[in-house]
Amino acid sequence: MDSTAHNVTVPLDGDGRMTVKLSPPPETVGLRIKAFLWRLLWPIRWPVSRFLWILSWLFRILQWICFGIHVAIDYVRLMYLDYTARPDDIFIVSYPRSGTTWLQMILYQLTTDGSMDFAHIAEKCPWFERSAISKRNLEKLPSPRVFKTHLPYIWLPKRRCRYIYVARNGKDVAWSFYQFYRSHFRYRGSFEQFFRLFMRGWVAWGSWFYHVRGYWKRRNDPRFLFLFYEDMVQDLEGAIRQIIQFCGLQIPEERIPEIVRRSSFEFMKQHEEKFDYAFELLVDQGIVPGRFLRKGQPGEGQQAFSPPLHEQFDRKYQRRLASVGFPLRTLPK
Ligand code: PPS
Repeated sequence: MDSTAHNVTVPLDGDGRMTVKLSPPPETVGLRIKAFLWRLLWPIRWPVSRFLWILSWLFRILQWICFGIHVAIDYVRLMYLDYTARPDDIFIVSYPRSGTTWLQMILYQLTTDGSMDFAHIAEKCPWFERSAISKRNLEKLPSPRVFKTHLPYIWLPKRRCRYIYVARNGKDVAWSFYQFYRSHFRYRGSFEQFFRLFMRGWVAWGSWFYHVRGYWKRRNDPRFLFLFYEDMVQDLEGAIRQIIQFCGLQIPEERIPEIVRRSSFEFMKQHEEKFDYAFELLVDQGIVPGRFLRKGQPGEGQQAFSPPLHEQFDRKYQRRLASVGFPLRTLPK
């Protein structure tokens, strides 16, 4: 291709040639600045690129340090967690999005009368490592206590109690985790971006591979029962019976069909707010779900007003609203 200042000659098929006249780019201030910087930096491009490379590594190292500090704080919290194991304690252990909540529900059904009279499953089956933050008194829980944990093997408090690990296909975990990040952490990246983080273990609870591997190695330890999410989907009753046997629970045969029914996806979906992590955070902060639509009765709130409050309100009402004819409606008694 031949080019002059603004004429470009393009060869066509055969011997033919065509000359195209290109108009020069507009002389904008931005372009001039760019051209100036380009000329200025060109001789020092190598040190500049090295500098940027070092800067990006320094930033990564800083990230790792911050992550390390965060992990160390968590570890110290765990070390000082007031936990005395009981032999009948049961830990549900998993990497997030692997069926933890499902096992919480199953074990709740198996260790109680199964009543759905609770605000959130975390009330009955607390998240072990979170109780270091929420200052939940684990000693007050009745036996057998059931905890959920996402701790990797090295951090798990290893005692003479029972541990049920549930693993799920890592691809499904990644997708479910991505959806969870979007719905609960307001993550706005694409799945590809999330997947890159997942593969590197740069997501909450670190590497799925590391987590699963750590527990898989202990699957023959008699304190551990290793379950698969997919097996549970295929044969829920079988999984429940396995859990009953492993935990040495005495469950009357006639209760089993109801436990299976209540542990089904459909049943849990109907009571989703009792399992949703978002509600767990609220419950942790002392906020009780199910109080959004309260009583719907006119005048009920006024009973909480003391005379000075009434007076303050009435004064302002008179000044701001009665003056413009806005009525304060009350229902006849
Ligand atoms: S979390 O956030 O770590 O507590 O999540 P976790 O409970 O481990 O996993 C959530 C996924 O488990 C699915 N789930 C169930 N599947 C089948 N049957 C029942 N009863 C059931 N209960 C929970 C839940 O739907 C999540 O998976 P996805 O694929 O996102 O639906």
